Amino acid sequence: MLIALLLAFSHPNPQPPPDLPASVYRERRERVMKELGGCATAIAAQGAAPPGPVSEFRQDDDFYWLTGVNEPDAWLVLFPKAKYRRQVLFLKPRDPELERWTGPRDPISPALKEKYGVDYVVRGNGGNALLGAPPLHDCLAILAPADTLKDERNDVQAPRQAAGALGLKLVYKRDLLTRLREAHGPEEIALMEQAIAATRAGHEAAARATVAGVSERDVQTQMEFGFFSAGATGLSYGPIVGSGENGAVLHWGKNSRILRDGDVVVIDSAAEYGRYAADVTRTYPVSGKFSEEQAKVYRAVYQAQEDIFAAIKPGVAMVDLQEVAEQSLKRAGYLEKFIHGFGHFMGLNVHDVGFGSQPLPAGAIITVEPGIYLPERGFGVRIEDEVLILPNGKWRLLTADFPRKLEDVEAWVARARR
Ligand SMILES: [Mn+2]
Repeated sequence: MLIALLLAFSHPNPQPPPDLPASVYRERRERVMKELGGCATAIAAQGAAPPGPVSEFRQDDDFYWLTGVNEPDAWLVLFPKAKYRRQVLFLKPRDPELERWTGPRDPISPALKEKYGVDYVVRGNGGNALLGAPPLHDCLAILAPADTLKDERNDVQAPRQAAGALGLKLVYKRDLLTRLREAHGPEEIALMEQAIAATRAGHEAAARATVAGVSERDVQTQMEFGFFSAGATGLSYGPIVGSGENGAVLHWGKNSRILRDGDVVVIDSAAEYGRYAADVTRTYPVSGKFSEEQAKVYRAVYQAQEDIFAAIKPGVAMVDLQEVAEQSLKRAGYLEKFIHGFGHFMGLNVHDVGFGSQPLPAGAIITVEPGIYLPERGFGVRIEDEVLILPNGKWRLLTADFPRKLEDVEAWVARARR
């Protein structure tokens, strides 16, 4: 009883995790440099604050993964052949008046160099620093991923202009960061496990809250309280609470309907922890029991998950697993009701980078989220779990603490509401 109370109402005083050690970022940059064939490179921060007067800057994932720097207008310049200043960080000048609004920034100091684990920190535009690449370096590499054909990024322009001005060879390494980021290190997996643990607390709160007469918004706020009391440092994405026919809308976000007896509720929502995302979906019956039709659909979705898990073997790629998902739901007679990808990569972003048609590397984390959507029947079912790919075709279900089998979901809902 006491334990139950503690679980339900604990005050863990959650704190954000400490920053990853600077050595982690330093080692990542060394791995990048090993692949540059002796070329110098520069990459610029692309992060932004969302629109609105009070919004916090969020670094883009590549730059954050490389540096841990959460500031706009920063540059990382890498000189693999330099003797001393191989990893150089450029930060924009301080602005004391702006800092009254957005918070203080660090002064340039030996401590700042230590904090980021670089060889040199300086104010200014790192793009210009590429002009100092020769004579040690006779080529420049472009790291910025090719996300758009418009090619407006400043860190694509800078190496192009510098290479043109100096007559240096230009080398394209635009897949490199994706390849390195796809395979997560143990320090990242640990943070993602924390994000999943906080997510579980929220989903349990949601299981308690999905009762007839409350609004989808009530479920959402109870769930978010669960996330944050369990240590979440943010939400991975806008919470989806889709009851009844809204459960057949993939990214339902209005969360305004009142739950009714007999509904199932698709809850796709997860916590973020230390910048790392989780992504979990559960479908709960409001009455506590799935109807016969709902149960049939639920079991088909569950079976599709099982078929996908069973297909994870050495060399398997996301495209292979998509095929498995579609075959499974075809056998169940619901193929045309499954209208999205079976899963995606996870990491610093809820839709993280990775190669869909290449073998999944050890350290990749993917979601497995088949779903069946029946707007004409007034409901949908999605079950979403996270899988860590291990060496030799092995894998681990990171969300194993969540109920997944139909009977376990019903039991969990009953227990949560007791
Ligand atoms: Mn997802």
